[in-house]
This record gives sequence, structure tokens and C-alpha cells, in this order.
Amino acid sequence: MMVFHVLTIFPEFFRGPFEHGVVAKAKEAGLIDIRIHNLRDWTYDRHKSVDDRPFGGGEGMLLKPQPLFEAVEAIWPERSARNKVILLSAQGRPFTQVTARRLSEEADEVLLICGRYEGVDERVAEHLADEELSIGDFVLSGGELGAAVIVDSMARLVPGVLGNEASAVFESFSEASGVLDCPQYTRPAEFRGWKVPDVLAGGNHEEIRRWRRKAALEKTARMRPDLLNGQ
Ligand code: 9D3
Repeated sequence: MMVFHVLTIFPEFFRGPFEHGVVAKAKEAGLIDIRIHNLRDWTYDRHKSVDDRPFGGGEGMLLKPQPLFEAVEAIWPERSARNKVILLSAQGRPFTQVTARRLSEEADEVLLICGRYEGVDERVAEHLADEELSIGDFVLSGGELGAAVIVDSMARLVPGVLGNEASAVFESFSEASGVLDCPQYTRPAEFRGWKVPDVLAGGNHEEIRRWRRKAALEKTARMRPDLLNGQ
């Protein structure tokens, strides 16, 4: 059983993303649990303020440390080595499939802190979070979409979630190979004049294997040359 905690100022955001597909099935099967926490539950002023102005000046507001530290300490009064606090931020290390697999092996409970506004007081990254992660080189408005991405990718790695353990093994193989999936087709064999490659419709399995390997390499070279250059 893997437990995901999400700490956010927008708890309603998560009504959608975890109620479909593989993640919803994993919850129903009792293989994962997702607990959403409202950061404002750890504020004491009338306005439930979670943000404040940056020292030294500058645009916008930052999430202040006190509600974040108290929330994590309330969720985990004692932190075990298998509890991981992850801060989602634009300044984090890149989150990849390798990160998802490592975290799913190192942790049985993860707590995802969603950044907001212009950022988060750096003491959260330094003294509260075990890791600071970004989901890619683009600007989001906050960490909520990042948290949903991490829960989705990690839930699929929990034993039993994909139904057959072979899928997870195959995935780790394709992870290691550093090549994208080959192009795939379904019926009809001709759609608006565009034909499915003849070799796939024929029954020669050795020829199909060769075609798929070549097509996967060609597509990887075209879409993701960085993967082939060992970058
Ligand atoms: C002055 C530049 N800032 C705004 C344009 C920096 C900035 C502050 C806060 C950029 C993004 C954010 C909010 N983003 C996240 O919290 C975030 C994020 C992201 O922006 N990109 C990729 N992954 C993530 S995870 C969390």
C-alpha cells in the first residue's frame, strides 16, 4: 500500500484527476490511498493567510514557512526513513521515470507540497523537504498539476496496479532502452486513403519485429534525438 499526501491551497483541484482510470482503480482496490490536505487548516489568523512578501523586495508573494512546517509535522508526528516530503517547484531537479521508480522503491508514504504564488520560502526546500522536483522546463501557476503527474506515474508502479506484473517489468526495459515506443495502428487497414504498413497486416512475426525496431529508432531520432545521443 502506497500513501500519497498532497498539501495544497486548492484541495478542490484534486476532485478530478484521481477519479479516472488506473489511479481510481488502484484506490478502489486498496493498493494506494490519496489524502488531500488544505494548507489553510494550519493558519490561525482571520484571513487564513499562507503567503507573505519577499525580503529584499520583488514582485508577488511567497508561501510562508509556518503553515507548511506545521502541516507536515501534523501529518507525520514522527518521520520514518520511508516517508518522503517532496516540494514541487520550478527550481527543482527534473522529475523523470527514473525518479518515479526510485521514489516508489524508497518510500511507502510521500507528501507532495504544491508551491503557489511567486514561490516558496527557501527554508522549506532546505529544512522540510527531502527533495525539490520540477516536472519540466515550462512555467506553471503552481505545483498542483505536478503533484497529479507524480501520483499518476508512481501509482502505476505499485505492484498489482497494472494487473500483470509483466507490464511493470516491460516498462523498466523500455525505460532502460532509451527508445520511444514504435508507431501502432488499429482498424481500419485504410483510413481516408492512409494505409497501415503492409508488414503489420501480414502474419510474419519476425518481419514485424524488425519493422517495429526500425520504426521505433526512426521515430526516436525524429522526435527525441537527445535520447539517442546519450544525453
Ligand atoms: C520570476 C519567474 N517566476 C514566474 C514566472 C518563477 C516561477 C514562480 C512560481 C515559476 C513558476 C512558479 C510556479 N510553478 C510551480 O510551482 C511548479 C512548476 C513549474 O512552474 N514548472 C514545472 N514544474 C513545476 S512543479 C511546481
